[in-house]
Amino acid sequence: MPISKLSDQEVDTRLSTLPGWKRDNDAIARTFRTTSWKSTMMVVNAVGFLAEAAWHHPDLTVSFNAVTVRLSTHDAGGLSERDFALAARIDDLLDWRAPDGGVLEGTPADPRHALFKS
Ligand code: HBI
Repeated sequence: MPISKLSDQEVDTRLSTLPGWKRDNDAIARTFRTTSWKSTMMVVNAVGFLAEAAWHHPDLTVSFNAVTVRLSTHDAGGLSERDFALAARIDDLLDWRAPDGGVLEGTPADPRHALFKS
């Protein structure tokens, strides 16, 4: 399905709903700071799964303790609704934490289990 490029003003409006994401020329980017190579790989795999399921594929910059996700729509020659829709899905997944008092415990307090830099 063809997809149109958003204007600068449309981009700014959508970016204001996605704290953590910044404009980077014809793309939007967010860096997730992890604690180790293991959590880095979990982030890569989580984003990789969503990208394939969405059929919209980011550029990833992978370091020992950080992953930068950069989204742009090649078919539109810039930013489109697809980038913002996928960014929101990525945030939903990676910012999720088990709620206190819920049935899922979340990672133990021992910092060796932390997934992200706090
Ligand atoms: N991923 N980021 C990004 N941008 C695209 O335009 C794009 C994509 N993944 C698949 C895709 N386009 C297909 O629609 C074809 O262009 C292969």
